Amino acid sequence: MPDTMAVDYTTSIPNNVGLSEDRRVLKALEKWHPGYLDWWKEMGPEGFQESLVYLRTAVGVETGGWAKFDYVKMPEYRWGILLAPQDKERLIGFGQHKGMPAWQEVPGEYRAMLRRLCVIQGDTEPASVEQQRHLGATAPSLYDMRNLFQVNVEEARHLWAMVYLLQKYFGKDGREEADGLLRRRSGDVDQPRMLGAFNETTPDWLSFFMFTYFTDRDGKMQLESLAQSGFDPLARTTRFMLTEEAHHMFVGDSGINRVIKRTCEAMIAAGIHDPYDINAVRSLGVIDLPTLQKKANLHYSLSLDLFGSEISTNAANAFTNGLKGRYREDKIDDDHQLLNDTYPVLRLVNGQVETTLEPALTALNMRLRDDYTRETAAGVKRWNKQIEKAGISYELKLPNVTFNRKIGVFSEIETSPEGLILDHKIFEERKDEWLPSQDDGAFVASLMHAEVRPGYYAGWIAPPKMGIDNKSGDFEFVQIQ
Ligand code: BYC
Repeated sequence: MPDTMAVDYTTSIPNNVGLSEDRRVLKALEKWHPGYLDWWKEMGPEGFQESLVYLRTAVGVETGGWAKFDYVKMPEYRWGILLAPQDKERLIGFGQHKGMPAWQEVPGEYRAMLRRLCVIQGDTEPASVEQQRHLGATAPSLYDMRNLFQVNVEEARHLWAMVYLLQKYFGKDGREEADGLLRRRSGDVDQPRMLGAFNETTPDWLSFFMFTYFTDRDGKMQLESLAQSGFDPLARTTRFMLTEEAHHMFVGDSGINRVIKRTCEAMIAAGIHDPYDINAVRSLGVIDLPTLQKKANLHYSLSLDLFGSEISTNAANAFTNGLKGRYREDKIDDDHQLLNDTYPVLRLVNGQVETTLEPALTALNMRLRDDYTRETAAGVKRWNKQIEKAGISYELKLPNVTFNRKIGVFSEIETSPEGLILDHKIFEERKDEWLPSQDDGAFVASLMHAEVRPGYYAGWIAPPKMGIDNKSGDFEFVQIQ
């Protein structure tokens, strides 16, 4: 077993990167640490900081048994720096340097581009914690509250992961960027987070589940692409982040499933078969399916924006230079250089949406977005199975990629969820049919009351099939102090 796999818990910052011998970086990180803790106290979960939360902490990077579960107070969580094991023989898998040994140091000519990728990735992590900070107070169960806090501490660890790369490999600029990551705030007018979706609010638990389903999945796709990077420390860092990320998407997927299950059960028990009889469904204290659809429309479209423009020279350069690959690049059977390849891209041609063949290199954002949509659609299919099983005639659908876009070619037009181009006036008149309205928000908010008795669940969500770490659903996942 290479040395780098054992996690050292003796330093103030747990790590498997030999920090105790790397005094310069250890010192820089120790200097950053107090500001980080101030950020966590100011912008991390509101309340519950003294509570004992049944959390998993990464203790290794091996496939089996990498985490241990125990009660922890969140501010005492051991945020560590963990990189997947190094493959000393690893070669760059794509772009113009394909076949050369992976870089262990930053190549000078790609420094700015790599730093930008690390900063953007790093910026999203604390942003999501900030967006979710109010949710503990309205958790539908202790099980859900624990999942929220697990997601939060791990997103915060992902901030550490990027800060380590910035501090270790990017000198003074890296240190300044690491400070900037603690300075920006989600939704702040003067110092907002860098990407659109991370400045939106997460007002309620349905939004939280949608966010972890749709937006964390963008995280997965982006991390998978960075895990292919020729810059080996970035590849190894993101590879391990993906191990943690899987749980976050599970929280979203299973959360939405449980909401649907409860709604369908309540409708059937009350003899309501029309999913559009919104008042009747809401009077049961559950979330009607059309409101779920609107929330999905919103979160899917916000997440599509995170893939950048359909045609992007940034993306082409990052690929050609070996910095950011395609989704699971190592599993793709082609020349991994794409010099003469094309890819079908949806574009606006004379005001109409058309598919055109574009050079595959500049279409990489589009390709990743397509991979994302395929995966996302698979979950929606599972949700629909549940509705069908209940005997209710309703189908949740992903809106067209043209709908509600702020980035890329479709930001110039407005369309219905089906992709029909509309006048601004008509869009404005009808948008409450497609996106959560103030009334929808107020209704969902009215259901958000904390349920903190072990084994109890709020009326709008079904209990999970099982707890976490083989514990049953009535385990006291958070001991509230
Ligand atoms: N909002 O050439 P383009 C996660 C900017 S989520 C605002 O198309 P590119 C997580 C862009 O920066 C994953 N601005 O962009 C999930 C550029 O600006 P400059 C996070 C945007 O570079 C849940 C200009 O527009 N990781 O981990 O091809 C919880 C031209 O754009 C946006 C990454 O994203 C936007 N949405 O693609 C916690 C990976 N989109 O440079 C965590 C790293 C574009 O001209 N990032 N712009 O001033 C990247 O790979 C790319 O930067 C992007 C953009 C995919 C984001």
